[in-house]
Amino acid sequence: MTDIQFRKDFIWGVATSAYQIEGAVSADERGLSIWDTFCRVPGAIADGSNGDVACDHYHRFEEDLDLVAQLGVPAYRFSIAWPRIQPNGKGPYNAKGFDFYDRLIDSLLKRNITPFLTLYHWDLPQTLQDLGGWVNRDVAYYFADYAAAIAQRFGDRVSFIATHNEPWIVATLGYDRGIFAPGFKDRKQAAHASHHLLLSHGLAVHAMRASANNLQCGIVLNQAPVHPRTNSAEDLGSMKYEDDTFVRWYMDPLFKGEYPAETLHHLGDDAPLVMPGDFDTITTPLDFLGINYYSRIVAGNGEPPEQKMGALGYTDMGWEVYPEGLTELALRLKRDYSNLPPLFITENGAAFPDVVDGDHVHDIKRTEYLQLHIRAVADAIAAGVDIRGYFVWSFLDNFEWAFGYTKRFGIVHVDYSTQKRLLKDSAKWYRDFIASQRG
Ligand code: GCO
Repeated sequence: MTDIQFRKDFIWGVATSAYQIEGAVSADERGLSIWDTFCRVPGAIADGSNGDVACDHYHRFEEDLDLVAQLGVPAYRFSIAWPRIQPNGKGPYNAKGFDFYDRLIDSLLKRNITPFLTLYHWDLPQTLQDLGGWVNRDVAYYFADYAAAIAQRFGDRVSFIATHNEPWIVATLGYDRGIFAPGFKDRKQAAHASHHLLLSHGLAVHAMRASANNLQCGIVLNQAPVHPRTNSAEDLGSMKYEDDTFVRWYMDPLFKGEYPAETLHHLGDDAPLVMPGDFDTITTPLDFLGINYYSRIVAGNGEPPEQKMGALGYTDMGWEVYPEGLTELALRLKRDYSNLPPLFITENGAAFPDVVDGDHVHDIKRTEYLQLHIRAVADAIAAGVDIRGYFVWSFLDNFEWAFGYTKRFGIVHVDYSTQKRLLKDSAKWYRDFIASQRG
């Protein structure tokens, strides 16, 4: 990889999220989240597990941040567990919750690591779910209050704050497909939830900017280019439908102030209720857009599959390794959204069934995956897209939602029975790559 050179100020990072690593779910008056509840539903999680202990990062964060520093990774993306800060999602705040993130942020700064904070990575306080969760418009306003409290408390030390991580997942997997918390199967609820997530994003950005100066505010979307399986009219139709619901359903309201007309038509009476002024709030200009990229989407049922499909193989999630999709996606966003803010690739990485060999994990495929995708980022930059940083998902092996602990995404291996951390070869490669980029 010595042939590619990123700008010196390009930000290299690793990413995590609260529920996936923290554990300590009943420590220091943390409230219940919807994932605590969902994990108790029989059959909801592949291995019947939950985030009660996870990587026990709540108690081990100093050791974990030492590892980040040891790797020379200059930025760390993490999320705040809303129920630690405000156990009921509204009303009283919890001083001990703030204290934990105070310590975490100070520990990052002490090590010269730039914090990238996410307000919401899916762990809604259960009390708010009992009021309807994101289907209830009021929750958007509670979220803005929480955002303001975070900006007030941490805005002096944290500049990068993303409101939501992947609202598509929250709305579609949580409220329509029922496979993520809160586990509902109701298209209308999902459509309303997505609108309230977007509204809450805009409200939160306003609230944070009113509470702290010099913040860089953004949102993180999971995105992918959508390709048709074949060129049949049916598959091309599926492609358009997928692209409209997956990419445009979030990009258009954020950057054009409208929902895609065909999706609205499709939804009919299930379409969200948009109140006057909502789009003004949702289109609040952003300092950055975070993109989480893993693979492309292949739409349609036509046979046979396109020839080249899967040439680079599949990850343990069954996701096709398709690095050029990241370049294609970035170029498309630049082309279609004239007011696109600078991009960060806020997540990219792969699960593979790792084998521990003494003190080593020779995760060749993960290393290769990262190399190919970093190259794809370089290609997009060379073609004129303003991409400012890249974060590996994930720093640690962790609780992979409905897959429990059966999928390992980390560049650091976690032995869940001893909580021992072990650098995989991919971590060592990333360390050396970052060092070489610094020159
Ligand atoms: C997401 C989430 C992460 C996941 C990762 C792998 O992008 O879905 O942000 O929490 O663990 O993406 O599925």
